[in-house]
Amino acid sequence: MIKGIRVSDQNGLTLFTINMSHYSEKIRWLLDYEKIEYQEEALTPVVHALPMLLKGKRNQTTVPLIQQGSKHVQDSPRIVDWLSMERGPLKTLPSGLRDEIIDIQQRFDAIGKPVARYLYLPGFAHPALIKNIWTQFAKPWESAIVRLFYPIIKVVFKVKLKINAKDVARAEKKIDQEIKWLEQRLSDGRQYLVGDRFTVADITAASLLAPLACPPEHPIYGTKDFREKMAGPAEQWANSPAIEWVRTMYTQNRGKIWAKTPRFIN
Ligand SMILES: N[C@@H](CCC(=O)N[C@@H](CS)C(=O)NCC(=O)O)C(=O)O
Repeated sequence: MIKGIRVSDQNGLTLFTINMSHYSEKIRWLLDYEKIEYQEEALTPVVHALPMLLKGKRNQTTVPLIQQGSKHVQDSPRIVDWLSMERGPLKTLPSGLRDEIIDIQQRFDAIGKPVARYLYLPGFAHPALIKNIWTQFAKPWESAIVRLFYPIIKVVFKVKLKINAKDVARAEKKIDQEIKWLEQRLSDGRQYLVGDRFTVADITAASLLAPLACPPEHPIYGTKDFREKMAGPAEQWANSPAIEWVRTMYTQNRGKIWAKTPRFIN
């Protein structure tokens, strides 16, 4: 590091995430499973927006975003495609099954926002928990900003993510539909969603549903506080074979999360 500017190896991968983001968890899982070296950079919500907007150049502020030298790729399905070209072949994206895997990826990517919407409605009743999660990897000044402006951030967040009774009810319906789809898919006793091996389809479905399944392996979704205060209403699906399957995927195929601590302090 020279005067606060990070000098990174041109071939090294940096993954920009937000700690509790399930789309970030999808790419983190893929990289971990494929044993692709990377450094995670955990961003603080709100403070993440400007760097992601500038790096992504897509008019989007979302994580995950992956960087290799001057190359930036934002949006998880685009990152999957890019990794398969740059670091492939990926064992989780076998070419013969690619179309089917990508279809299922799309299907579960589409429930990311409903899942977030569904969790934040009860979650916002617990400001201390939300603030603690949001500032887990914050620098002192970031933490101060998030805590000071929390009431305003919460309002903006609620509008942007449509966290209101009507849209949450709609989200619940959509999640329920996808959980039923997954149950149906698994009803023949299959272990994996496509073929006989663990693929991007499994990673996507399991990571996008993980905040509802609260697998103990996950350092945020697996905590008692998260399970009770944010995922409380998801209890309705707790015994569903689909949610059980998510937990099994974590137990069998996830490995250690944050084996290498994310970088967050300059
Ligand atoms: N289609 C995107 C969605 C990513 C997304 O919605 N990420 C959320 C976190 S889970 C986010 O960055 N939210 C903050 C923002 O939109 O600025 C992807 O697959 O990467």
